Amino acid sequence: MSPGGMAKAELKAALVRRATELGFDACRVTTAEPPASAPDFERALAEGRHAEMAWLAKAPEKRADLSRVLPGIRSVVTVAISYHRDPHHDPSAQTAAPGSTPRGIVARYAQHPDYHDLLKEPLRALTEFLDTEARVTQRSLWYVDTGPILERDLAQRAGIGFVGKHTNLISRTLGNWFLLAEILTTAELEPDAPEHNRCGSCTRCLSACPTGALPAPFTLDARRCISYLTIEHRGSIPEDLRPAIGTRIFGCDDCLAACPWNRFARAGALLREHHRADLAQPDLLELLSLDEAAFKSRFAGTSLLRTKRRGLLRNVCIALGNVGDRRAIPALTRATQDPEPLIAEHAAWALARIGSASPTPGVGL
Ligand code: B12
Ligand code: SF4
Ligand code: SF4
Repeated sequence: MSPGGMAKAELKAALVRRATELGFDACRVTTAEPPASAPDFERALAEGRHAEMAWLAKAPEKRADLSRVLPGIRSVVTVAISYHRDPHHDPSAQTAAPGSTPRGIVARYAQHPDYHDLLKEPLRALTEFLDTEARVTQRSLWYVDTGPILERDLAQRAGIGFVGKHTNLISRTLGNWFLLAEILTTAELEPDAPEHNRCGSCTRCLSACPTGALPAPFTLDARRCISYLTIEHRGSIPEDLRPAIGTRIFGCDDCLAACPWNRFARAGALLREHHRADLAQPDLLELLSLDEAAFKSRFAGTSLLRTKRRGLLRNVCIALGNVGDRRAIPALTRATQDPEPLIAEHAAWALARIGSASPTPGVGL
């Protein structure tokens, strides 16, 4: 027990109540022991599966030893934040009207203001509550995809869910449409029971991946992953992978959507009200017309800023090439003159694809 603080179990119960009040969909606790998958992480780096995400390779010792992030750490609080939307009330789930101009697909998590910003306030409030109740002498640290932490591993050990064969965490009560965040603390809290893998013989996510980025269960090759290619990759996208990207212009949800555990998915309080329908299926020709200033104002406060204009318009060109709609030819022709060579190159590819081939089956308007 922290000096003068509540007893471990009592403190945790109060924390979970506060997390629920703040809108988190799950809140559980684990110890500060090293994450079990730290050696897998190092193997993935050694095999180059992290592609060009050099930031992942920085400070691997911190990922394996949390006391290097917070000296004196005793517990990790993990929280889940659902971004599921009920398809019956989801206008973005409707297909575009026949004859309308081509639309792109944005991953579901990104159809909100940037979650790093949205979750700051509730995470800060939960951390302050913990620090006050536990009377810690050293302030706790909160993270939401913002630090050197193997988040899914810790969340499995806290019992939030299990790492599925698609490498994301799945909860028996939330499916897999949720984000993770955690608080590292010197307070001693009662740990929860860990969860274990419940995929059984299912391999649906592996078969659903359009690019073969899941070559084996629990193994993601970021070099082939559309999420990586469309969001994190900075340069030219390998030509052999472009057709399979279809109309995905920011992220990819195919392996997540295939998971049968999503029958338990439910919308959560923190993100539900913030859904932005204009980000769900944006008009590809409108996006291709954005200059630098228009791009910044169109996507202000959203995750899509991460790719910058050059990355997003690169993706838009690929999507237009894959749709094969000849109405895109004038805009793509203009884009071949874009001062940004990355966009010009992908526009030329799209024009060649529209000119020489019929549309990709299944990729339509
Ligand atoms: C880098 C990163 C990416 C990269 C690499 C993805 C990956 N699987 O690692 C890219 C850009 C591709 C990506 C994509 C996505 N990401 Co991401 N990503 C991260 C980030 C920042 C780091 C993950 C990491 O450390 N990767 C390192 C590599 C080596 O991990 P790995 O290849 O999966 O290897 C692990 C497993 O193989 C495991 N392992 C090996 N064998 C076994 C066996 C068993 C039984 C178990 C349990 C584990 C295991 O050990 C390794 C180390 O942990 C985390 C946030 C964080 N700090 O954790 C978010 C995070 C994982 N991403 C998230 C999301 C939402 C996504 C996307 C769904 C976004 C989208 N729609 O486009 C996709 C999903 C793609 C996929 N199938 O994973 C969420 C996942 C939430 C959840 N429910 O799990 C996280 C946790 C962010 C957050 N705070 O919410 N992401
Ligand atoms: S996010 Fe898409 S490309 Fe990446 S592993 Fe999942 S299905 Fe494959
Ligand atoms: S689709 Fe099947 S194999 Fe893949 S994560 Fe879900 S349950 Fe596991």
